[in-house]
Amino acid sequence: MPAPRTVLVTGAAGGLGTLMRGLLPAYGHQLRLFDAAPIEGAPEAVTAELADTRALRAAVRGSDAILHLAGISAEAPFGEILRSNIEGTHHLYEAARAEGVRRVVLASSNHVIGWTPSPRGEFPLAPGELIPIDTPRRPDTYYGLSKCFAEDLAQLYWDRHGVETVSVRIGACFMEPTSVRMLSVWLSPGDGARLFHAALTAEDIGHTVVYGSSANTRIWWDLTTARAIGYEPRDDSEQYAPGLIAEQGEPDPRNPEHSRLGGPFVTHPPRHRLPPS
Ligand code: 15L
Repeated sequence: MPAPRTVLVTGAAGGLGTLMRGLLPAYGHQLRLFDAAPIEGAPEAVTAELADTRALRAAVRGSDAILHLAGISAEAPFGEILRSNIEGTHHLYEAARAEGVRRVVLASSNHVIGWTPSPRGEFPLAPGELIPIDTPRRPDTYYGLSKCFAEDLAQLYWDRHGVETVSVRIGACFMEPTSVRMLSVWLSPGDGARLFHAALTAEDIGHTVVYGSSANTRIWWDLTTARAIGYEPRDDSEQYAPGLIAEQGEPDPRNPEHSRLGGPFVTHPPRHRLPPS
């Protein structure tokens, strides 16, 4: 697939959207921005909810691909997750199908497998110790469950309508890791852009599911499917390890926030939770 000229970015005002807005144009992508919140300095951005299907169709029309980052990015009451992440992602796929957009890159999350025990042992783990991409899903939250739905929706739209998707199970994409857990799941912004670029341009992907993190020394999962679409991570969180371990201590296997992949999402109620609106 040649580099898409026009990429619609949903959720462009969010944390990840803001990082990618800054980085993806260098790869030759021309971005169209869409968000429920206005974006300062981008008067051309479309400000609308995904539920505004007319506005969504108009934004999708003529795009070569969609980077779908919109939605709630932490635990929230089920009704809000239903509207924003489940129905919202369905609106997005319907718009893509109706407007003939053949490629979606979907922000899935490590929280589809958040209840999975964190691998223990000496880092770096041996290839056979890494969590494979086909490990059974164990969502840790309604949020994680909505990402399971989104991955299945992507599979359905590929099988039924020929809309291709790369579902990226993002670890945690921030400028720097801020916890000892994040040393394992960190996706540097630069590697995030490399991964999304690969996902936007790889050939013959059908529906491919990949983990999204940097080449961290303490990585927990297997990046084989990500590398297969052309992703070559360059960053490693290890430079932050001495400082974070001095401050927070080594991961404690008796603490569920350390013994399960989902970290603060596995406690109930999760520490990573949005207040009811
Ligand atoms: C996610 O899916 C969230 O969207 C992100 O904000 C982080 O909290 C990340 O997971 C994580 O697992 O740390």
